[in-house]
Parts: sequence; structure tokens; C-alpha cells
Amino acid sequence: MIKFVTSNRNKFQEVKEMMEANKIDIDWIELQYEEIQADSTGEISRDSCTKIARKVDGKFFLEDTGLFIDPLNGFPGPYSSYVQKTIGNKGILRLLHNNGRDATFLTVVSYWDGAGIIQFSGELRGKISYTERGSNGFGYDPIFIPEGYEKSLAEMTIPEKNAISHRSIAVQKFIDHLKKENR
Ligand code: ITT
Ligand code: NA
Repeated sequence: MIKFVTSNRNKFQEVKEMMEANKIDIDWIELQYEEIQADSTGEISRDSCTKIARKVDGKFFLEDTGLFIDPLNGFPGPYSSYVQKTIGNKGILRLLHNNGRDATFLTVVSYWDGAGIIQFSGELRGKISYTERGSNGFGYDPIFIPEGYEKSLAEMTIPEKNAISHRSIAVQKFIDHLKKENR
């Protein structure tokens, strides 16, 4: 049994499907904690993990994700949560004009194994769309078109998104680690 600390039910659902496919039981832990504001997603994730290790018994993991838009010099990046709540996808579309639309999603999983923190990361390259498309997924999914695809992430099913996503790449590395740990 592994505990996933997150406030986001969509994240939990995506990760749960991957864990189940690997026969790993996963438990959803929702608890409040202050997230630091820092430049790096890895640093934010590590800090949250340290704080939660004082509150949660045993092994657990959490993850932090950011959307980094090239023509905006990586914005919103570590501010992705705040930006999604304030200007949202429509606000992002308004900020982008004709200076390119390349973007990257980055997920960092932080795993507290009882002794220390181990991190696993995953990235997905793509482009910001011109309009919001699709109603699956969450957050920035309606405006993100993965490289090599025509559909936005919000036009994909969870298995389709999990086949390519930033989160699934990080979580797969984590699953591989858990399998080694339990050998
Ligand atoms: P936690 O409790 O797990 O931190 P959160 O929703 O606050 O959940 P993040 O801070 O990691 O998650 O996410 C930053 C923002 O990016 C937030 O607005 C999310 O909705 C969005 N986001 C994260 N993963 C995404 C994904 O796979 N597709 C689209 N948007 C995503
Ligand atoms: Na977070």
C-alpha cells in the first residue's frame, strides 16, 4: 500500500490507473499544507515532502506539475496553480500572440521512503492551442496539444493521456523503483 498525498482527484485517478496496472495498492490522502514559492518544481516538491513527512506515518509520495511556455520564458512554471486559478486557460490564450506556442509540462514525483526523499521526473513537449478543446482531464489539458498529436490532452481518455504524459513518465520511473525496492 502506497499513500498519494494530493488535493487533486484527477491526478489521483490518472496515477491510480497506472498503479493498478502494476498491481500496486494506492491510498488517497488529502491534507492541507503550505507550498513554498520557488523557481524550481523539484525544490517545491521536495519542501512539501519534508513538511508532510512530519504529519503522515510511513511511506508516501506527492507530485508537483508545472506548465512552462517557451514564448513566455517558462511562465507560468512554478506559478501554474495560481495562474490556473486566476487568469485560467483563457488568460493564457490571451497572453500568446504570434511569437510561437511551444510548451512543456514537467512533473516531479517526490517519494518519502521512511529514510529520505527520492525524486522522479517526467516531461511532455507540445504546443498551446488557439482555443480550448475537449472536456476530459483538468487544468491546462484543454489548451495543450502534445508533440506529434492533433488532439488536446482534454480530448484524450485517461489511458491515452497516460501513454504519453509527463505524469505517467515520472510515475513509471517511480513504479520501477518500487518494484526494485520490494525485490
Ligand atoms: P496537489 O494537491 O497535488 O498539489 P494541484 O492541483 O495543486 O494538486 P499542482 O500544483 O501540481 O497540483 O498543479 C499546478 C497546476 O497545473 C494546477 O492548476 C493543475 O490543475 C495544473 N496541472 C497539473 N497537472 C496537469 C495536467 O496533467 N494537465 C493539465 N493541467 C495540469
Ligand atoms: Na502542488
